[in-house]
Amino acid sequence: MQITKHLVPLCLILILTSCGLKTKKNGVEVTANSKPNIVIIYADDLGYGDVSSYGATELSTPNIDRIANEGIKFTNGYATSPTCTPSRYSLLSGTYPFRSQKARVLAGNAPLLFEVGKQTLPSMLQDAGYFTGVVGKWHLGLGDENMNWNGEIKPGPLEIGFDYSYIMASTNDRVPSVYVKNHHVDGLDPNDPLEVSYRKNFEGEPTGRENPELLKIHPSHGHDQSIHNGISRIGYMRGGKSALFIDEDMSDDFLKESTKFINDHKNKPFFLFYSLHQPHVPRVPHPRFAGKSGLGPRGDVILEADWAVGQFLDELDKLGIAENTIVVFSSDNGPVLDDGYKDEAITKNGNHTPSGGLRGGKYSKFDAGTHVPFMVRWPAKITPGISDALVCQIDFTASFASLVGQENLTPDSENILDALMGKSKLGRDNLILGNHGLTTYRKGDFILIPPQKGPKLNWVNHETGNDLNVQLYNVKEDRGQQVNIADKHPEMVSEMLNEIEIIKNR
Ligand code: NG6
Ligand code: CA
Repeated sequence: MQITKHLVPLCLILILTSCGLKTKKNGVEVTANSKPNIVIIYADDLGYGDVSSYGATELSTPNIDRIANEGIKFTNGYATSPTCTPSRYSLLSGTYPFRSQKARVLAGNAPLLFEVGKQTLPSMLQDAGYFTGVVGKWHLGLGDENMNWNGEIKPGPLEIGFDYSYIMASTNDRVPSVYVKNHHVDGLDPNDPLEVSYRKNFEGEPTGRENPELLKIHPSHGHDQSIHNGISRIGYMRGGKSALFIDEDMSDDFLKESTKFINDHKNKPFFLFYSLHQPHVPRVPHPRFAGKSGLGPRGDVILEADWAVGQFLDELDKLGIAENTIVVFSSDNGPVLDDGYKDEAITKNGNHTPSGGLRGGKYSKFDAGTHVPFMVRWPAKITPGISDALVCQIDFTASFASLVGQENLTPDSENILDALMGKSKLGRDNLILGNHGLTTYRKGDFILIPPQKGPKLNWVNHETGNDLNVQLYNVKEDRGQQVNIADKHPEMVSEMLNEIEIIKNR
């Protein structure tokens, strides 16, 4: 029939164009119009000023700089919160942390923070045909009220949209000091079960408080409970000896898993959340990096992380997939020197400025708490440059959804794809930062900090940002938030306070 005669070639053309034009590069199929691979490399507590392309002069991060120099370096990039769990929650769920009462720094035995069934960044990409994986720090809870570390651990990453997961169970300073591979603790011997408690010690087990003679790194505050690898941690654990990680090897372990992941999935679009543990405490570099920065272990583990990033980028090159892989690099919150161990972070810091001249730091309402290095590279599509657009990690879900033809179903993620690609200088109009009572509001060049009771300094000696008076700063003119201009702009203050309420009740 006449119609079928025309339909067949038409269908063929449609199929071919929708697949894109395929060529082979190093044995890997490269499809010009296909969905790019997406990798988010996420540091833990890395400050705006900890990266040489963002102004660090006392240490050099050539590999992280490669991403910035070959992509868009954002000068107004944000995590949503000055601590880890809430920022990670927002990045993966497109939801402001204040919407979940539980989105605060979690204990190592906390249940999974996400509501299973709701769209997440990885589930959205799964729906678009991506193979999705997470390697590294998780700190978003695992399991439910029936949690058993020796059995099947779920729900977890695999229940919220990841096809593969190889994660640190909590943080490197919280027990249990193990990796979880998909649904099980990796390397666990069933004859030596792992027990975990955040209430009381297990009989006969040493602690940092009672047995400081067993420690190679001593706590400065907290971190004086169960001891593993000569380091006392937060929380108590017993058993599971064959599964316990070695801090010195952690960076190599995660790099190995990440490079394996991209090798295994190079032939189809993949999403990898490569979540580094550096420079969070305890800072324990591999001996290859110990003493290399001159800034003590904190500097050393930044060099170690930078090296791992370089190895990972080299692997993308070797596989011939770098061209069509989006690589994002950012950090979950701002920097801190002494975060609970006597690790020379303060004494050896010298002239280094981890916050890069921003005010405050980790845990703070001031800008350095959330204003972090933020860069996006995609050689096939992005022309390198610098952008001062307001961008936030919470926007990856909506932005990448628009890139891969999916609908964003998350409440707070905004489609700022053009800004992320460097095509537009317009990012978000406004952004709420913090969690629970710790809320600030950035709109354009202004940051508003609502009145808040409480101490001026916190336990790590950072300015909290608490003040009984409302604070307003123009961070374009006053990057270090030194001059409170709230008195001069009463209308703007009340408008901004009102907008916070509207967004909160949305
Ligand atoms: C704090 C810990 C700190 C760090 C932080 C979470 C103490 C005294 N301090 O409670 O060391 O673990 O929690 O950091 O225990 S985050 O980057 O994972 O949010
Ligand atoms: Ca962190």
